[in-house]
Parts: sequence; structure tokens; C-alpha cells
Amino acid sequence: MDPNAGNYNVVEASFVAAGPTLDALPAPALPEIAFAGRSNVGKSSLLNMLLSRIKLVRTSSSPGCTRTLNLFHVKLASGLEMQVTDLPGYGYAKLSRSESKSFQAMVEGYLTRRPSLVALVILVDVRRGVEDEERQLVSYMEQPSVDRARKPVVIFVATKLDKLSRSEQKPALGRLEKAAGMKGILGVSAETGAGRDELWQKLERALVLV
Ligand SMILES: Nc1nc2c(ncn2[C@@H]2O[C@H](COP(=O)(O)OP(=O)(O)OP(=O)(O)O)[C@@H](O)[C@H]2O)c(=O)[nH]1
Ligand SMILES: [Mg+2]
Repeated sequence: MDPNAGNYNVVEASFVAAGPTLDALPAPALPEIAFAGRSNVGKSSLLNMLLSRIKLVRTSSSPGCTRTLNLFHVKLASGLEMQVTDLPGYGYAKLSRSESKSFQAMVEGYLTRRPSLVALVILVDVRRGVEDEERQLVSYMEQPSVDRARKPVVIFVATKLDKLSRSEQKPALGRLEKAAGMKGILGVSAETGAGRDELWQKLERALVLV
């Protein structure tokens, strides 16, 4: 057996490109995993946590930080290689109507047409839960796409688990799953690293299906 199997140490993580539209991105080179969710939910922070890099991906305490499709190249100690995409968030009240429309078009275009997309991670705040926008994201992924052979895997994670006490965490996740009508939502925290290995396991499964 490969001694590095299941080793989620990140040996390489680098910025590849940022683009305002799908067509501005480099052609797909590797299987890709995207991170989507409400503005400020913690997408960019979760990426830094997963990649064990403090400041590779830009984060901010004010919503509307990520405004383009941002692509990174990642290699694990196991040899597994991929690209990850940090997406702009939605639901940011301070955006004008036209800005908000163009963000939506950017994300929708990427999600429905990127041929190399193998998994979409949808983030929801553990204190907020799954709302219409997240259901909309799932429906984008269900649309048949002429651009790819296989439907991407959708993985739900609940962020900022550290905002709840240990005793509150499990019941909160249970309530969230019940309200959303789905099972297996993974609690994560970019602050404490909670859920890192579990999320990598899910991502690895999606990547090796390719
Ligand atoms: N306590 C805590 N704070 C977090 C966590 N993840 C993110 N944050 C904070 O939440 C804020 C937003 O984080 P970002 O990672 O920039 O959020 P984003 O989803 O990328 O936001 P946009 O780029 O605007 O869409 C920052 O102040 C982070 O420090 C977490 O797990 N725990
Ligand atoms: Mg961001």
C-alpha cells in the first residue's frame, strides 16, 4: 500500500489565475473543486485552512471580498493533484443590482460549463442553515451539461463551528440537516481546523472517481 495514501499534507499550493468570467480562465488542466456560498460565510478562510496556508487566499471581515473566479493549483503528499476555485459570494446587500447580476452570471457560468469541475463544496453558516440560494446552486449542478461527462459531486459544509460551544455543535448540525432535508452536512472551522481531514476524505473520493 502507498505509505502516503490518506496523507492530506499539502506539498504545493499556488495561485494560478483570477478571471471575471469562465472564458477568462486558463483551459482546464486538472480536476477542479469549487467553493461557493453566501458572502462572508468563510469560503476563502476554509481554503486557507484546507491548504494549510495562512494567507494564500485573501479573506476579509467585510463581505464582498472575493470578486472574481480565483484558481489555485494544489498537490497533496499522496500525489493527488487538483485545482481549486474560490468563488465570489452571493447575498451581499451592498452590491448594486447590476453587480449582483454579473456575480451570479459569473458563478452560474462557471458551475454549469467548467468541464473539469468534479465537486462543488457549498458552505452555509452553522448558525444560519440552507436557504433558497443554496438550493439554486444544487439545481445548477443537476442541469445536464454538454461540457462534461459526469455530474459534479455536491458536498455541504457548515462553517464557523467554533462560534458554538462543544455541547451546542451536534444539536445545531442536526437541526440544520433536518431543516435542509439532507444528511451528512459536515461541520468545519477555519479557526480550529475542525473537519479538515473529513472534508479532504470527501474531496479525495470525488477526485478519484474521475
Ligand atoms: N470564528 C470564525 N470566523 C471565521 C471562520 N471562517 C471565516 N471566518 C471569518 O469570517 C469572515 C469572512 O471570511 P472569508 O473567508 O473572507 O469569507 P468569504 O466567504 O470568502 O467571503 P466573500 O469573499 O466576501 O464571499 C472573516 O472575518 C473570517 O475571519 C471560522 O471558521 N470561524
Ligand atoms: Mg472570499
